[in-house]
Amino acid sequence: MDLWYTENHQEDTKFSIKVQEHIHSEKSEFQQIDFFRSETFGTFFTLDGYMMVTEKDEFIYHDMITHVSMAVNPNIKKVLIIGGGDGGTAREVLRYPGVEVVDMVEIDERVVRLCQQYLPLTASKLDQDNRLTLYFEDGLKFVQEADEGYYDLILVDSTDPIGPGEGLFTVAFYNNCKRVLSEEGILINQHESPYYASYAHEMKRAHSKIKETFPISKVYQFHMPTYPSGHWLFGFASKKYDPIKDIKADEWNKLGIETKYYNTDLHVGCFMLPTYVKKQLDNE
Ligand code: AAT
Repeated sequence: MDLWYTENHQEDTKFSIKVQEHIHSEKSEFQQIDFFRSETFGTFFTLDGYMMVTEKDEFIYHDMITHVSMAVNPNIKKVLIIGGGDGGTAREVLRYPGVEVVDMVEIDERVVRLCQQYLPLTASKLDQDNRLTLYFEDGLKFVQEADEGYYDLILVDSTDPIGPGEGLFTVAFYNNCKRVLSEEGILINQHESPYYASYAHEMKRAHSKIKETFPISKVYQFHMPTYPSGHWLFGFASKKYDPIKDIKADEWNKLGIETKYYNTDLHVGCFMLPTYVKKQLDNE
């Protein structure tokens, strides 16, 4: 009998991948974790039934969460990653020789351990670089206690605002991010999707809160085949830098970081949003 992984993208709309093997299934203290193997997307894992990472399209998400901010400020030295237990974001950040400190705060140690076992493509750098420190705690609590002005960059690589990720979409969290960022600081956050109404609702809520908190707050898009509708967003917020006017394209290109999705032309383009998305965000 054929085995399929299915995610309900809407009540009447489903996305399915034929599964070769259901590699692992467990309920951690925080969520249901499942690993699968498939022909088209390779190994992938889900949390509470929602798609997190596949081997084939992870480069899109991890390029876009990381390199946009690094091209705006190539002198970033201290980075805080919240979530991102698969290790893909840390892997990209650690490619910059100028980065000195990477603190990664993941609520669920089991996600990290299982990704180290089943997804070395994203997780293999997690125990190989002494600039990286792993903390297994709630990101919301971590930013409450972190020192003021310490980080140059915060990357919020979180699940959707249900379950343990909920606190990472609150004004209290964004205020603490602002407090622990330096004057040059940039906040990038997983910003949901504009297409299906339930995700667009979360996108609008997140945007209105971040806009209240930071003087510069923009949204950029990328194409993620395995996320609902395939159209996904990150938020770019900063005290000082405009992501388009302040891009240091020559400086970033000189670093010679090879990427598969991101480039400095696309950097400008990804902030150019479709009209229906602009309208939804402008009304916030
Ligand atoms: N790199 C893309 C993968 C993810 S996983 C997001 C991670 O955030 C999960 O490992 C989850 O355990 C962690 N997480 C959730 N809440 C918290 C919290 N409060 N503090 C720290 N870590 C947390 C992102 C997938 C995006 C999916 C979009 N649909």
